[in-house]
Amino acid sequence: MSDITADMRVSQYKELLRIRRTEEILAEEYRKGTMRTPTHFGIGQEAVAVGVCGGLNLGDVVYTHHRSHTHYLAKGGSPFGLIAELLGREGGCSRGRGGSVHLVDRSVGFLGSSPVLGHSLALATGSALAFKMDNKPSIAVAFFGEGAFDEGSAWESLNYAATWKLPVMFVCENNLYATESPLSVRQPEGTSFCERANAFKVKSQRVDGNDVDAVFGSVKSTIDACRSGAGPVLLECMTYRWREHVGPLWDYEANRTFRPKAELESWMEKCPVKRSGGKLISMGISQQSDLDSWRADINDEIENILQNAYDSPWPDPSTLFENI
Ligand SMILES: Cc1ncc(C[n+]2csc(CCOP(=O)(O)OP(=O)(O)O)c2C)c(N)n1
Ligand SMILES: [Mg+2]
Repeated sequence: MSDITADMRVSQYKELLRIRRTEEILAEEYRKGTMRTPTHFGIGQEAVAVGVCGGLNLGDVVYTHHRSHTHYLAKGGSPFGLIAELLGREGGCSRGRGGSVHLVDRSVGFLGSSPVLGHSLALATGSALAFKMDNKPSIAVAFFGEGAFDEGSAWESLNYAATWKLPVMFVCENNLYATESPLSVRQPEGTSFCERANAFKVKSQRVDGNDVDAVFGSVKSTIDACRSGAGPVLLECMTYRWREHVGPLWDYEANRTFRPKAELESWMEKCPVKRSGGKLISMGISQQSDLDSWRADINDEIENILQNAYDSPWPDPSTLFENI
């Protein structure tokens, strides 16, 4: 994309790396048993969040599903808010009450993660309706997995959003699996999510979800029309989660064989962080030493935040039934 400046490329790379390292550090920490919230890591899928959120304004809002950390961080949610939330601390973005699958930060337009499949599409459609009724120039984004696309609420949302030409962007992270089920046992051969969206008159694009440039480019080419009343858009982003469905383990550590190791390895070769860093070097924007020093800085930053989160207070037990 010619209209991406060198500075934007560097900041996208740093964002990918910051999200990757935050989740990797959290995954290691999770093994100690100090975090009790069910946690779905998005390691390997970062380019979707960074590419999409890079095209949004502060006034735009994001809803997402259980695999939520990448979207929360990419929309501007604070790493401390995330880490303290996973540790159940008062300073967490949901005051330690929500956990990984109920993150909220209204100050950055992150209206929330929900573990109920299909919820994000319906909620984003509702926000988009409100924007249209209030004549606001904002758009709503729903992130969801390809498994959620089989939910009735997903189809209802597409239909309603297209009928009323709502400013909503549906972003499907197609990582080929829903828990342990591959697409082949869930849908007839040849099913296309883009064709499904087209059946509802929703414009759609399939993109390489491990290439932050491709995702950002798709958003840039569709968002203005979506924002100004041309109707909803669906982006199908092809990607792959590296860890188990829920929890920090690699499949092989848990003796799970439903995803072949060779398949994981082929996707790891398409690592979105490495690809973005490799491009910085091949385009002459940065050197390997720059990448190494950013990595060291980000590691220090996240390790410090983790320690601060551990040192921060628990919720006062007398407040535990507030806001329920
Ligand atoms: C309505 C509903 N049905 C079932 C579940 C149980 N469930 C949790 S995650 C999941 C699979 C989701 O797969 P996908 O949407 O592809 O997202 P991914 O985990 O691959 O990111 C299922 C079936 C749920 N949370 N909500
Ligand atoms: Mg999936």
